Amino acid sequence: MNRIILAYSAANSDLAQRIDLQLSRIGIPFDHMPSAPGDWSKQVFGTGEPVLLLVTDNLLTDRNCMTGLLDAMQNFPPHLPMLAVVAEGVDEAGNQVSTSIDRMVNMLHYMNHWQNAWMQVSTDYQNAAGEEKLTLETELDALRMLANQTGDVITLLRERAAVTRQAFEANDFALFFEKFDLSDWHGQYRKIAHATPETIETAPPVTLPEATLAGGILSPEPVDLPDEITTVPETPHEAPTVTEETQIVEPEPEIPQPTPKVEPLGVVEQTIQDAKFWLERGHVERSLELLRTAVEAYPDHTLLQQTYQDLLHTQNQDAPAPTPTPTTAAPQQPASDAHPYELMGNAAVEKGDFLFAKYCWDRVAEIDPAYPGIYRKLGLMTAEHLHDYRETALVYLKKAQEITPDDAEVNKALKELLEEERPLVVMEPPQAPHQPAEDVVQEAPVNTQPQQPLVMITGATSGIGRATAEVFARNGYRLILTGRRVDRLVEVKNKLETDYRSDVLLLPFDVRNAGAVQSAFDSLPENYREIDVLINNAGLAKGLSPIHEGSLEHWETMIDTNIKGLLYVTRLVTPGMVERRRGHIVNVGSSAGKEVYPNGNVYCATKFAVDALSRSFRYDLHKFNIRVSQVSPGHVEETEFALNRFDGDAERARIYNDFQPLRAPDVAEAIWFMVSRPAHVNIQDVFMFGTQQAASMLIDRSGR
Ligand code: NDP
Ligand code: 8X3
Repeated sequence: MNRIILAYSAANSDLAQRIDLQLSRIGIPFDHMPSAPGDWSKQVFGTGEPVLLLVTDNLLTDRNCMTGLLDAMQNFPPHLPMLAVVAEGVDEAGNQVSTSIDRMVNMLHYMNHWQNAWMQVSTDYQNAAGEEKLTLETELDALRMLANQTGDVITLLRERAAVTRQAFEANDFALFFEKFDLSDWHGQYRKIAHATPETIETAPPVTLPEATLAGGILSPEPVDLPDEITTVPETPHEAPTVTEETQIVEPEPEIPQPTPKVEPLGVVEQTIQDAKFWLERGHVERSLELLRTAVEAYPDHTLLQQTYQDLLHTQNQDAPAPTPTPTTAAPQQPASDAHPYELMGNAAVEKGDFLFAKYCWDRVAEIDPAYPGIYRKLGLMTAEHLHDYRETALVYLKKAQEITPDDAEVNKALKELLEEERPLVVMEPPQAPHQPAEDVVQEAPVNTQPQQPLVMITGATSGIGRATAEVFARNGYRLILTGRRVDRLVEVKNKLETDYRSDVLLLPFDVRNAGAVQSAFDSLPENYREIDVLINNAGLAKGLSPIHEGSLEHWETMIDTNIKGLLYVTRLVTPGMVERRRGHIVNVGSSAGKEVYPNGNVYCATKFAVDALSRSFRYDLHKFNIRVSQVSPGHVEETEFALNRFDGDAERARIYNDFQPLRAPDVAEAIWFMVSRPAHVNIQDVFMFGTQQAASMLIDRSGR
């Protein structure tokens, strides 16, 4: 530890100086970081140094401070000391503004602050046009993010590091010295703090003890006592001026002095607490890593050893890991934590921002699934205003109906939705196996046992996805098949059941619709939840135009399907794989993700993105024993790819008639090859073309 970062809103420079002045009497090397535009929070928490953060009304309403703060704090290494001091802020007139974060009303106050900022910009946005509208859109996104994250920032501060200023200053800053592992310095500090001018003059030069935490790098040099020592008041904290703000914000309860409110912890105890903190949030690896490092440093610490061994033991058991899922972790928070989100959702509905309302109320249901009336509100609002979220509305309404079967309004909305013409999600339970056809019975394994591995294939209604489903069915996998065309899915299912006696579950959804993906996943029966292999295949090209003539609609469709759709599905499948420490993801990329070609612009970009994602998925997941592979084919026939690209124009889609490209089953076999390697082998990428195609633009078109 070379220094301690003293971070605060620029409006609180005076307060920071006062604290510094008091503690720097013995040479604590503070590095001041007042808020500034840019990546302030990243810089504060990214230096690898301990942080003393002044949490004030100014900080919680300071855009520069709050932007990225949640992320930065979450990524702050838990072994480094951090202390957040909740202190009075200051208003524009220089009056003190009390700050408190320990009541729901406080949290709501700050969430509302950002929500109001969002609403103001939203009014300007309605009246804006052109460039300005685009700028305001970005601004709206940023403010919405702040409104969303403020509650989490405050929760994290409360859980992890916040103390009142009174507690911080109590007992000659005992908490500070403990927290930053500077206990040896405390005695020196006390001597100086209580010294009279006479004793100062006669006192011998002070020799500072070395800090113990990181090799004692703090300056051990004696420090001259500043002249101001006798003029600095012992307790500079004054009673806050009562302003309008203070009437909304609950005042801090007075902490009896000199005993600090929070018992300071030693390094090992803090590490154990940090490990617990990460474990409770599902970061098993991080938790283990912390403990492992601490055990190396303190091999004789029995409690540490025991904690580490216990965690190792529980993680190696066959039984489900004890890591709480987000839903089991949620009850740690008081149920009323959901309330601010409900209020924010209400405000959003009044402003007509239904998507944001859905987001807020979803958070309510996530924090407290039994929150009174939340599914009713979600269901009715989604059914009425968010027509793209029909399946999600159904899920909400059904939950509401389960809770209150006689709710006439819910029943009516449900009935209306069910009567709509669009096909609903087909959730067919595994059926009794069909009698296999005579000619395939030889090679078809009997594969209806529930313990058979489970593959999910997106886009299995045609082409590569469908061919892949066939290969996996043939090899005894149970299958979850997805795509939008229900009739096609049913056709594929019937065939696989007939030919291979497969267990097939159909899960139709549009990968572009995050809500629909979520609902589909939510509706998975228990025995179809542990997906062993995910094949991200759904994708398409739209159009083939130079960039200056491209269709925005085509671009959106490709980006939404090929990138965002792949992400939505992956996001839902991977947590289970991580928890089970088992799984394989195969992304269907393309040669277009390796080399661009004229007019391929946006399609190529999406496949380059898939390529990047495949690699980064692997970086993130290899340590959980999850394999990530990609297949990158050139032209493939027996697909509807070209027909889709040219909007159903069969003539234009005849691009394979003068050469032999790959066939869909060729790609399916390559995928199967990757998946069927022994567990220690991960084929990262198969870049493949038909023999007559050497590169995207180099094809021997002399005939088949
Ligand atoms: P197909 O058009 O035959 O298959 C595409 C599949 O994706 C269909 O099952 C389709 O299902 C599904 N799909 C498309 N959009 C959505 C959506 N919004 N939601 C859910 N499913 C969707 O083409 P391919 O088999 O060729 O394409 C499969 C993958 O292979 C794609 O990612 C493609 O980019 C890639 N690829 C194709 C090559 C080729 O030359 N054919 C070469 C290299 C890569 P439904 O319409 O029922 O929703
Ligand atoms: C499909 C192959 O020709 O569009 O990904 O690059 S191509």
